[in-house]
Amino acid sequence: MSENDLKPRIVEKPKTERPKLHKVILVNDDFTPREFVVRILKAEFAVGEDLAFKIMITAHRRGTCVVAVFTRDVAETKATRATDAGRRAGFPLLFTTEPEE
Ligand code: TYC
Repeated sequence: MSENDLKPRIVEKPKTERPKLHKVILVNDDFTPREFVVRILKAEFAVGEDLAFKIMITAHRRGTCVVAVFTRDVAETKATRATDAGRRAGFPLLFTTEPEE
């Protein structure tokens, strides 16, 4: 058999489970200034001004807004960092996480 024989062969494909994604959710409150929420979204989630404003105003009007989805560790780390940044500035700003269906 030559080296460039093109006979099809059975190749086993390893079935790796995709890790479940987790949502980071921004929760509204009555105290954190809108501009501060926008600043934290830009700094912690690398979104631009327009998207940060849309996320903030959606949470403000509806109570919550999904910011983004990540693997569980990344989602939890980002939610904690963003919540802590609000806490350090004296605001009750809250980011939570939740597994995607
Ligand atoms: N509701 C706040 C205000 O009127 C602004 C705000 C928006 C706070 C979204 C938190 O997740 C939030 N100053």
